[in-house]
Amino acid sequence: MGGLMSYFSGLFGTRERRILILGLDGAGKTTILYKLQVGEVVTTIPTIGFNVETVNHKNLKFQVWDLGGQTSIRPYWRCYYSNTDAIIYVVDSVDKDRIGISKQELASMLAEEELKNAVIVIFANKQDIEGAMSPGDVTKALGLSSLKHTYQVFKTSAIKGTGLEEAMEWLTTQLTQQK
Ligand code: G3D
Ligand code: MG
Repeated sequence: MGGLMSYFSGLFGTRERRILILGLDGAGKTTILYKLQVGEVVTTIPTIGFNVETVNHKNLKFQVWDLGGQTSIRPYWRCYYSNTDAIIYVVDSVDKDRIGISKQELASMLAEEELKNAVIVIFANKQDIEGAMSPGDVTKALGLSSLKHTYQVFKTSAIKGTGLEEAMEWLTTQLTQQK
């Protein structure tokens, strides 16, 4: 398996790593999951009714679902985010109307005790579209300066595949520095 996965090779042979890909619907999460070419994407729908996409490759486990909307199902997310090592947080950089909601969702997620040591990679996605917010704009709009987590913002275009390698390389470095 070549391509982007080769960036994760430093993580193989160590303990299991769990990575969540989160963000509002339409941000580009599913597109990114497929672009990473990690393996077969399996979609499950827990009885409570939200889609979870899962990909396992060696000791890496990726899980994806949409944030936003129904707060009633939020407690059920906990089943999925315990022992999470990293969150790839995907933002539609063109969707200025919902960036505030995206900020709130990220803040609620990161308030969870179990996620306090997670490394956060922000994808300022859809950079191929004219008028996209810059990484600086996204940093401000998400209020990242108050984050206690280790984080970094990357400009990406999931469609074109740009920026993904750089982001994954940074994430791999962060994770290999952890015990
Ligand atoms: P989600 O899984 O976060 O809900 P998707 O988002 O991956 O389903 O993407 C939502 C839509 O945005 C898709 O278009 C997808 O092709 C598009 N998209 C994702 N990333 C990018 C990007 O970087 N640039 C552009 N221009 N579009 C992107 P459709 O038309 O299938 O709804
Ligand atoms: Mg999706």
